[in-house]
Amino acid sequence: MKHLRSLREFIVELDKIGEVQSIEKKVDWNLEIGAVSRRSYELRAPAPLFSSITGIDKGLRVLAAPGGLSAQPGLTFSRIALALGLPATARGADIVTALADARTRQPIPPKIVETGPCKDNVMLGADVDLLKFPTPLIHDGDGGRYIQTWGMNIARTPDGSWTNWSINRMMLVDRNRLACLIPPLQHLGIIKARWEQAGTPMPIAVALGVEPGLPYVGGMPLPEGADESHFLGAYFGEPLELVRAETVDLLVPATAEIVIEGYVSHTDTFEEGPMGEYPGYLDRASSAPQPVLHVTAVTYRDDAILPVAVAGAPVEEDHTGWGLPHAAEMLHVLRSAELPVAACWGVLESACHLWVVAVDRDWHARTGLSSREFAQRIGEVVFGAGKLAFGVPKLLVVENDIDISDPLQVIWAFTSRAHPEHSEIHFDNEPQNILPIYLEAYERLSYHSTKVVYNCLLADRFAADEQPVPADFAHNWTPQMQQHVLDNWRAYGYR
Ligand SMILES: Cc1cc2nc3c(=O)[nH]c(=O)nc-3n(C[C@H](O)[C@H](O)[C@H](O)COP(=O)(O)O)c2cc1C
Ligand SMILES: [Mn+2]
Repeated sequence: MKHLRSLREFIVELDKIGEVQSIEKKVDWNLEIGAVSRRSYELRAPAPLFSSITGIDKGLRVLAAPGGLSAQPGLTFSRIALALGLPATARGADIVTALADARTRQPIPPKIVETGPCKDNVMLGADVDLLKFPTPLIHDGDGGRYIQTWGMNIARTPDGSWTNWSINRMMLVDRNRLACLIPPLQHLGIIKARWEQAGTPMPIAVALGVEPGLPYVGGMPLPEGADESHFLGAYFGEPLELVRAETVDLLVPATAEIVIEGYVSHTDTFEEGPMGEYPGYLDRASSAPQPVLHVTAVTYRDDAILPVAVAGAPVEEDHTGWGLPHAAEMLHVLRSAELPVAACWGVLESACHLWVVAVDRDWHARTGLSSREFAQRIGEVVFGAGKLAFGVPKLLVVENDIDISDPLQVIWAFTSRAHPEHSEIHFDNEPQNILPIYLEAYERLSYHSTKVVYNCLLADRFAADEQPVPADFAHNWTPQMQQHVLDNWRAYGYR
């Protein structure tokens, strides 16, 4: 496993496989960076690295789409794979399994180092000026310029027992204030509530442009009490390198491009949002007063690079950076419940709304349950798993003849195997993440059915010798015939 320890090492590796596009032409932070980046996701073109930005000091840069997908054959997931130390050719399922496997290993605490490149430049107190950085106004309609879209919010409980690392967006207010979206059910919200109880503003460090694996664990629904940086240590089998912050009692990644330190107020608010968001829309009604972060220090590398995720219609970092780690946690939780689960996936094209569990084909013989009972059980485990449940509204349960990372196969399995009348199992009043499309007026009030499992299982519906055989190349013809055809493909005249 190749552990890349800085955003810069990551960019070098991306460049080797043609996954970064260096853009020298001058661009405007005001909507142009967002539009170029957005188009790059849609074409699955290389990640844009902007190095000349209107009104911004030479040297300061923006890397967008750090976790976007690639159009290059065999390299679809290469940005995510390299970030997580896997070969560029790793498949989505390999990435999910690698993250899930690490959940059974002992967390590894960080190594504290004296200093690091994140301290190249230090701005303290009255010298703090966030307007120096190339923070984009991303979408046409955003309520402000978002500086934190792909970084780590590091906060610790007042008793020091739990440090949490998570991605939650932050918007510029002015040279030394940010407005922070901190949903109460997210760990940052839980920790903030404890500081409020203690009667003190919450100390926080926001590390932007961190080593490339960190955002993936920042988007992972690890349980309350878990330190995401220790989990990444376990994933790589070695500690992360952290340095002490200047003005808050927190540790930050030594190689971070930019570190913002300060205190989140419990009383000061600023109108935050709207912003184009992960469900794929810009919900124009979604601005609201949110807590203000008062900045006490900013440290940054020479020629700092700000990473930017342009949230919106799939596929962008919410769907890769949140979706893949979410699927990994689902796999871990179902394995821990000793259910015969082969794979989990968040359908990227569904913008984190449709999740799929593939179970071993002999599940019926092994569990003795009916498909409805078994699908219900899977729903209970996933929706009973706290943080994990929060982000999963629709869950499809299929057998493992389906390649669940292939949306074509998922749509086919769903439409051909889920019975219109019998297959839905509803779960009521479970906590749910923000889904603007569903938040119609009546639902804001009732929050009735918030989760559904679609039972697409076949094993108990047909006798063993009558199981329908998928009439596709992989399942219908013998391995010998498949090989014969593959060996002769060119001889038939195909290229
Ligand atoms: C690119 C990206 C952007 C995200 N933006 C937000 C956000 O603005 N607010 C939020 O609460 N969660 C956001 N998330 C999801 C959280 O990171 C995710 O729910 C994570 O589990 C939260 O950390 P926690 O479990 O420690 O609370 C984002 C995730 C990604 C990958
Ligand atoms: Mn957490």
